[in-house]
Amino acid sequence: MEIESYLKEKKRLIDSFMEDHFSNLKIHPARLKSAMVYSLMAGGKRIRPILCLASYEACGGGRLDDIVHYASALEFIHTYSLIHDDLPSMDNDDLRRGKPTNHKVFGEAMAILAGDALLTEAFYLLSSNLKSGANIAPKSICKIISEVAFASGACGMVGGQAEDILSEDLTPDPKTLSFIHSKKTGVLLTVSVRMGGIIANCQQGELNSLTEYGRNIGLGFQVIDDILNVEGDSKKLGKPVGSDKRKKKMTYPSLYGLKKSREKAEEVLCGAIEALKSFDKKADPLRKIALYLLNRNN
Ligand code: GRG
Repeated sequence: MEIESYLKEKKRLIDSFMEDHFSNLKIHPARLKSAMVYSLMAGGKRIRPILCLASYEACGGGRLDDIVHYASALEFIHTYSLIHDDLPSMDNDDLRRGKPTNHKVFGEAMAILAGDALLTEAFYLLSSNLKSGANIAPKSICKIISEVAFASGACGMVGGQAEDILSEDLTPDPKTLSFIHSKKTGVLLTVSVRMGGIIANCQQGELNSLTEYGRNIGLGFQVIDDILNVEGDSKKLGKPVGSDKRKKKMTYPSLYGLKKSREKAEEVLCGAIEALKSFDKKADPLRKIALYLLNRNN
């Protein structure tokens, strides 16, 4: 299957689960629910849940429908991080996924609460056996909850975001840049890949290879994101380009230039494919996702 069709099919599965989930959820006040659904369903590539589904398949997992709620939890956490990242007290952005940012539509207080509620709802999804057919070992469920919590919190994404904010205006240096990239973006992508392996009950050797793949994907994804912020098309990206430079953010192009940044992205995304050498063709979607991320324009 072509990677574009694969991504489209998996995105449909994830979107349909998320729509159903919210249509069954009674949230009062309705404005909070609207704010949550607004950002969650505003588009987005769904790359984190898709990576989880693809690594589950690579490890011989069963029906994707049985585990789609675990995968979707990653999108809830990612969306919360985008809502909070766009707030006036953080990046103060007006446009996200081609639409006005959450606080522009619902106000700052509701945007903060929508983010909080999405983060909390993610852990409800991870800890609730919503699709009992999957028969996932309780030990694996505890492991994914613990890993996702660690990756999202102070030692992961929140820590990376804090360093990113504290480093604005500072002279770029490789150590700080690497810390920000790995924590802010890398760890959630890595845990997305590991999650699929853990729920498929994979062997430790396979999990090590998936982790190596995830680390490379995480870095490659962020380097490409930095490049797109310089030379991307704002219509395709759904947000303005050039914002990193305006905000004096530490990025790959600001430290190494565009040419070296692209070479780095190629090197690490090829490294991601290399990490899967012991896997059979069931891991082809993961391999193709690495190439897709290298050539993405949004
Ligand atoms: C506020 C705790 C907290 C964390 C924010 C994720 C993040 C940390 C900030 C977002 C800012 C940013 C542009 C980060 C670079 C990488 C990234 C996460 C890009 C957006 O992810 P995509 O490309 O977006 O997967 P879509 O819209 O496709 O889901």
